[in-house]
Amino acid sequence: MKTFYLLVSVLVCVLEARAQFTAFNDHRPGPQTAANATSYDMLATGNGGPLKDFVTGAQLPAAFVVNIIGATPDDFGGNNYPNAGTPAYNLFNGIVDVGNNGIPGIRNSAGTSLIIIFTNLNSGSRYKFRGASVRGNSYVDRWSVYTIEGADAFVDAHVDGSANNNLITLSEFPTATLTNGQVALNSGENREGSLVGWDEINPGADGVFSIRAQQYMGPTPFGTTANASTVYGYGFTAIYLEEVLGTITPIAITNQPQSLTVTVPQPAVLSVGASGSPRAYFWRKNGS
Ligand SMILES: [Ca+2]
Ligand SMILES: [Ca+2]
Ligand SMILES: [Ca+2]
Repeated sequence: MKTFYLLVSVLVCVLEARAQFTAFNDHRPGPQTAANATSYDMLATGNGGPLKDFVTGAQLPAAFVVNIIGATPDDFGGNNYPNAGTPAYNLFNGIVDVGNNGIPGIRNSAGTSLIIIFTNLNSGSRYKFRGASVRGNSYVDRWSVYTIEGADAFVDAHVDGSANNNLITLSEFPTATLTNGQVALNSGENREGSLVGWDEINPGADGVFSIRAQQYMGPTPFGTTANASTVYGYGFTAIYLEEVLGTITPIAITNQPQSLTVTVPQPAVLSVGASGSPRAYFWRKNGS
């Protein structure tokens, strides 16, 4: 019978090991859609799938799926490109064909919500979301409201590319019928390329958050939000998701592994306590 002594010094190596990515999806692929962007329709319940790492082209665990509440959105053929040099252009040009062949139309009269649900996210990571919706036909009576849901925390990061305040939050337009986590956009035009966005999105323990699109019916800085039965808001034709490192708390070992003696064939069980995030563990034997 052999006896082994495990003499344990500090053998825990704690490393930063989070994957990070940028990912794009084009509602309808076209000549300008990059190979490493995904091309899922964002119009009907069940649409979506795994995202792709834009740099490597690798399929990611992170995915999205569309859920529709109410009537299926109208599948409009007409939409447009953001003007060169605008925020939406600068993010999507050459990657997502923003203005080709279709944009989801959302009628308040049909009670429609078009919800993009991001899944399989890391609870220890934080995310940036951006979305563009550009009908581009001078419709000042077509507004959308976008709501972030299911996130434990987020920071507004909308980018207003307009001269007339075509993208509004409650704080900058207090008469709007908006709450925290909502933004309204004059998506009936928006060749000014305003971007809906949030940073520092914490998906929470479930690794899930959503962006809901609906027709906006409240007060606006210009134009109107007219008759819900004949007028629309619009969903996104281009979306962007970026994984970034979470807020890093200092990493520390709270309980060192203890030396122990075992007799073959009994297992040797070592344990360690650690605090901080994000973290990962490597066990080393004799320093290697
Ligand atoms: Ca497209
Ligand atoms: Ca969540
Ligand atoms: Ca604004």
